[in-house]
Amino acid sequence: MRGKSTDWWKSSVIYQIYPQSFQDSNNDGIGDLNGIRSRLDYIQKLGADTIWLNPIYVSPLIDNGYDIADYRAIHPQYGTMEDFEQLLREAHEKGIRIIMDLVVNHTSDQHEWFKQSRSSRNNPYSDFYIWKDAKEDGSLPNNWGSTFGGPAWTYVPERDQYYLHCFAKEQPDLNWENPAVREAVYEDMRFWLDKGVDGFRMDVISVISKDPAFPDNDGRFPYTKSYYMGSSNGPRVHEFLQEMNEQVLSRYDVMTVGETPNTTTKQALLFTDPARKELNMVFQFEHMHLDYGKYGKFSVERAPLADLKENLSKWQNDLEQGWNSLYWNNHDQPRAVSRYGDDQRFRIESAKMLGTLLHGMKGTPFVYMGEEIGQVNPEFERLEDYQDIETRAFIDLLRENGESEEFIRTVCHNGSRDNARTPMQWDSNKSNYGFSKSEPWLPFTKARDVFTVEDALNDPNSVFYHYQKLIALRKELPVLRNGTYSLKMKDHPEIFAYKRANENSSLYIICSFADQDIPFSLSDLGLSKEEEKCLSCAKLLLSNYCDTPETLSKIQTLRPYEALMILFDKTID
Ligand code: TEU
Ligand code: CA
Repeated sequence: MRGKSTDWWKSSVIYQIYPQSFQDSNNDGIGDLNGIRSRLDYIQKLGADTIWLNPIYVSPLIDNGYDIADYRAIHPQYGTMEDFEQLLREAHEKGIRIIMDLVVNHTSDQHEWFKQSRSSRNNPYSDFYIWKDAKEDGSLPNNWGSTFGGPAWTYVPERDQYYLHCFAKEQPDLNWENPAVREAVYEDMRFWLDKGVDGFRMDVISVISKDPAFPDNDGRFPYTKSYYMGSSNGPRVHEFLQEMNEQVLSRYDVMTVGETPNTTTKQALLFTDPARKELNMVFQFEHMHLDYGKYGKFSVERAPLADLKENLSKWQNDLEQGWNSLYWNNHDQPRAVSRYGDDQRFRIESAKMLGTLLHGMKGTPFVYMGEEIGQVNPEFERLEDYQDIETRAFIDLLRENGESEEFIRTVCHNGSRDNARTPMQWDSNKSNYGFSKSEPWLPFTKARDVFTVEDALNDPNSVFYHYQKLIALRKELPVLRNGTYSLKMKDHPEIFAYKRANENSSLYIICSFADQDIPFSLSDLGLSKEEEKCLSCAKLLLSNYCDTPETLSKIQTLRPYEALMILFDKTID
């Protein structure tokens, strides 16, 4: 499996695992590597061929492992290096690749580099981080804010200077201007690649090159991310990634996906155009921001469907020779069914519809653990149950601002990152749903009926089997991988429909966002003359209702959250 296989990631479906919440093997309430290993068959059954593991390295876990103190060691709560190697070996034996999280915009303040760097102005690591003097009037170097509250600068008396941290103060930003930093990062990358890992998801990689002027931001982001103004897509980001590619990535058969907040399609093309030799794809954020309110993600808004159609279509159309990642969920985002669907009356229908909409598009789909059973936001009753550093900082800020407890609860229910982080619900009859024999580190939902993987596997109409079909179709149908994209029924307020086409076939994906029946017939799609003539050769590939008529011309309505995939194949007549 490790032979040169060009662009394998273009036909992959990637399953993301948040290790502490997937499966606990030693009953300490925390998921671990042996737990993941025991579930490889499940991932294989779903059909995903690559796993992305969130950070498993040694870390004080201030930000659940995005604060790394040793890039080359496994945090003991997840197991040992031997456990990791065995997981990798067994995954490879099953034809499953594993990509790791590479978090190198910042380290933990407990990393050896930082301990030395902060000790004086004159030590071998003194220039490994971004240190600045106070302004002449004694104030902070600039007005950037940390994502997790407060300023992005913290004072260190030993140096009489401030260091930059775009995230928590325990996550100092590395100084990528320093060639020794870059070389040290490349060495850590080689360590994992030489073990046989299959690539990296690169944390906030668009943020590594800062504007050397460190300009004050214009106050557009008063609560979080104010630093993005001066640190997203900085002047040397592409140079750094080209260097990393030349020195490291190009020497291995691996894939990369960069997490790139604040990135437009134009910038994404620069990252992913193969001719430029940087990354294979990026995670864009624009569709995640469509429901932002005055407190960003802690919002009561819903993304308007018109905006979602426009935005996702723009990403489908603009990337040209580049490549898209496709995602609704990850460990930082609330559950898609709660966010864009109806997680009460139409949980199963809307989960399948959202899966269909995404997996029909061009790019590499990512499935975040639990998404394949239609997992929903847990809606913790007690605000103390939220553990995420970002959520806790926001609760404080919202209280300071005098917002009502009711409002705070609602925006946490909608926006907290912990919505994604509750443990997997495996088995209805076991304690803690088969996740662990002990109380898990983060509670299960109490506000909802709990449904499990076991239920899903026993029900042929479950969300799981729908995802299994979507993944199988991607492997079978070239048009899903290489077809062009065009939006259909552009102005329809409740239907998101589009067409994928190559020389042999065209595929229509039709998704209703309405919670009631709405009129629809195939002719609404604006079929080509050829397709009109051969309505009888249109084939229903997939639907999220089991009784959609096989004779497609009979369709007159879409039911709540109905999704259809219809194929016109010129090679079968
Ligand atoms: O996230 C970066 C990011 O831009 C956000 O989505 C972030 O999660 C936050 O919610 C902004 O409001 C990455 C990781 O995915 C995240 O888990 C880490 O906390 C962060 O970087 C720092 O490493
Ligand atoms: Ca454990």
